[in-house]
Amino acid sequence: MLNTAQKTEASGAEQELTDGFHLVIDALKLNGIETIYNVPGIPITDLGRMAQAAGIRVLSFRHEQNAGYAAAIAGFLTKKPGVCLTVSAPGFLNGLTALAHATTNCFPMILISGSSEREIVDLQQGDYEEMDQLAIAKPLCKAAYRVLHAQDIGIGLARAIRAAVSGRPGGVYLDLPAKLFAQVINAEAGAKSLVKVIDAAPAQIPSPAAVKRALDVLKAAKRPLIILGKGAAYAQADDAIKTLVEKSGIPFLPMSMAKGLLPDTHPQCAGAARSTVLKDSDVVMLIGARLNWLLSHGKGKTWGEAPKKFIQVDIEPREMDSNVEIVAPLVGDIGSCVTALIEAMGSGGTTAPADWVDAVKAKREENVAKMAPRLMNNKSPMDYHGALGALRTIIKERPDAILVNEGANTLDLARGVIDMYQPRKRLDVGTWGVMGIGMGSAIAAAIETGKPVLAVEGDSAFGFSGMEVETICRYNLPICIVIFNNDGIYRGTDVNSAGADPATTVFVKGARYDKMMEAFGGVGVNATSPDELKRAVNAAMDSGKPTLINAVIDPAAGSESGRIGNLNPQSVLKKK
Ligand code: OXT
Ligand code: ADP
Ligand code: MG
Repeated sequence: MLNTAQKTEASGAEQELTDGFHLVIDALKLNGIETIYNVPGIPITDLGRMAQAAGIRVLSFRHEQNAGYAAAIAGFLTKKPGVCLTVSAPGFLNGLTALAHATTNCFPMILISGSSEREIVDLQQGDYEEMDQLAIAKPLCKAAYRVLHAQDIGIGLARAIRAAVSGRPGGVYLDLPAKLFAQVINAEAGAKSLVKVIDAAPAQIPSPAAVKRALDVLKAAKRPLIILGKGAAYAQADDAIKTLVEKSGIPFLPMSMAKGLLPDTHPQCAGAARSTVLKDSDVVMLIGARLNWLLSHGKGKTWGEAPKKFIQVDIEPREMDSNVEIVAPLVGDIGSCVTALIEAMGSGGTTAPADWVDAVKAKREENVAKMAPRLMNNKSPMDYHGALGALRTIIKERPDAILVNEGANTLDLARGVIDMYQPRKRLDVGTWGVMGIGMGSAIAAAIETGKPVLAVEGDSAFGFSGMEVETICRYNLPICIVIFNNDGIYRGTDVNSAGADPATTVFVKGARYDKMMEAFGGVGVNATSPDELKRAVNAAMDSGKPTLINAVIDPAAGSESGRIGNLNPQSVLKKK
């Protein structure tokens, strides 16, 4: 602990003192928090400086939202809360979207924001950056706390950590008013007030009856399907999940961020037969996946006419029956639940009838064969498939690289084309389909894993966090950004029929995003063909130098909203 020895006037005796700054830092270190993603300013500038001096890695971003997205994905990758530190009101609000995103996606994250004087804020007397931050954060996160006294810092942080990682993980807000940092207390009392959180995310063992119920339903299935969601990736129960899937012989469908838990090229993978398995399966076991919009809420055309039975493995009991009836709820942590299922299966194992397995395989092979020739075209300007064909090979050759992906067409087509081979290597827009996660995710992925990162970005998507290329250069991170530049959102060809302004979805034609990277000392490349793109990405991955490749995509190649155009409301009164 960094203490100052001072003489207290009252007693005349010398005593060691500490303050709020040091207590926050000591509490973070005590709990193994090694990285803070932040934007400095009043009242937390010194906190960042002092944390850095004390050995915490403090990464400064250009905008709090990107620091927040970095913290959120750090939580997903590590199972420890990712910490984002911001200034008061505007900085806090900038970080809040990421906190809400973390909560929505079940990622553990703590947003720590400095705040203004409580007495002035509550009387609304116009303090510097006045805002009742705690009240605003509450509905957007799993838990929110404020610490007013230095001796409560240890407890405050312990509560935040537990809330973030236990049960269903999520975002937690911790409000630290400016006055707290300067509060001085006796160093020994301060040290004693700190709390090391023990067993922050306790195992949650499923009941044997629930395990048996789930297994009975699974065994009776004629056309079973396992859906793996990002909760399964988060759980880090990779071996148990692999064993369950392989022992059962059941086809599995990975949700976007669960790709790679088992390789997409695994013989049981049904990713390339998605429509078929959703429609034709009779029993579906969800493991760490919710029946939300991404799975059409478990009903309707996507799921076909035949009756379905759902088994759901999830840590959150209230997730059960949220959209349709769950005939076999299996509540517990995924590691414990999957292990219990494997044990209960005994040596027998398999529950997947051969005709079903063969039907899925045939559909998969048909779709893969249909796609193959499209991936080999070397057109210039590129279409999505030509460009993605090149990137697919790169990830195949470098399976431990992390792929960050956002956009509309750039997202939806990359998800299908680029096979993943290892768990937690695909990071994307998540449950909200939010644009702007790109650079924060790429930076945190590089920092937390030390692996090379390939960020495949729509030109619009990149714009939400583009200024962080400076951050990437400043920390010299092994990140290669590929911008699919089609001059706009979805397509670059829209025309405004009523005036001189550009259409709402188009950008400057022929923009050169690669120059942005060069401005900060990184490598910029303009690639106009799949061959050029492949060469440039390989060079970037070999060198580890921050690189941005402007991949020129035919502006007419994309479709409105990628693969979710059906969600666009249509006006019957629309005039051309
Ligand atoms: O089985 P069938 O036959 O159906 O075939 C399926 C698979 O079996 C098959 N497949 C394969 N075939 C062969 N081989 C392989 N390996 C293979 N793998 C799969 O392919 C099909 C399709 O499979 P898929 O993709 O798995 O299935 P599907 O049907 O698409 O799945 C449904 C979904 C819903 C699960 C899936 O589509 C999905 O996950 N979607 C997520 C979509 C999403 O989140 N989109 C982002 C939001 S869009 C929009 O909102 C945008 N905005 C607005 C905005 C946002 N979002 N955020 C903020 C903060 N502000 C504004 C903006 C501004 S996008 C956007 C920018 C867009 O412009 P860009 O320039 O960035 O991007 P471009 O579009 O490129 O210009
Ligand atoms: P996807 O978008 O990939 O379908 P979702 O985000 O919808 O995934 O679902 C993730 C689910 O995983 C959430 O319902 C969450 O409660 C659950 N979950 C997260 N971590 C665990 C865990 N360790 N054990 C069990 N369930 C978990
Ligand atoms: Mg675009």
